[in-house]
Amino acid sequence: MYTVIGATKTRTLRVMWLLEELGADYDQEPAGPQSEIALKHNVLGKIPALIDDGHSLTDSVAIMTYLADKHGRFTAPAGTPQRAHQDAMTLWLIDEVDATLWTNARHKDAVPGLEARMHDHFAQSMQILSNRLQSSFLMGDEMTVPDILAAHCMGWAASAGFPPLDDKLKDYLKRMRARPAFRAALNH
Ligand SMILES: N[C@@H](CCC(=O)N[C@@H](CS)C(=O)NCC(=O)O)C(=O)O
Repeated sequence: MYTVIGATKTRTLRVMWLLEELGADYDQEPAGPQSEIALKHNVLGKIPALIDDGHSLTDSVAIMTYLADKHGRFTAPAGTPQRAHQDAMTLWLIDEVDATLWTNARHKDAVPGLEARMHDHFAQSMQILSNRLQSSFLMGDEMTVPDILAAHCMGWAASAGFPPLDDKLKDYLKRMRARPAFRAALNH
């Protein structure tokens, strides 16, 4: 049994979504960032964290990678070229999409003109992502960790008022969000 630390409407949802895809048992402590519980499991006070077998693991992408490796699903095996390609996709999404959303959320009110720049950069990144999406999922016919990351960021962008997706990405996001595991994570 896993315990997820973090409120659903944050990056915590990524971890819950993957746990649902894996059919793993978990409970949730819906703590906010910098709360006493968050600080107990992460010195940075950030969420999410995952408790597994007495270990407090942190960072949504590190946790998803851990879970996918541990269960041997939603990832190419570690130490394969396919995995290097998958990790490169994950890291590109962090560099160009998650970082853009986070920088905007954190600094837009303090830095004039930042929001417009972040919106432009997001739109450029989505154009690149749309071109990179050549199959049902980002890495081919199988869903992997970067799909959860990408779909989560797209939902975050929509709720933060970022520019709309093109039709191809809209369809991808619709398919991702129609997955029973996504619905179950939202309603957990
Ligand atoms: N790279 C980390 C970022 C975690 C993060 O910044 N989470 C936000 C909530 S979605 C948070 O805890 N913010 C509070 C803070 O930075 O103090 C991850 O993916 O888990």
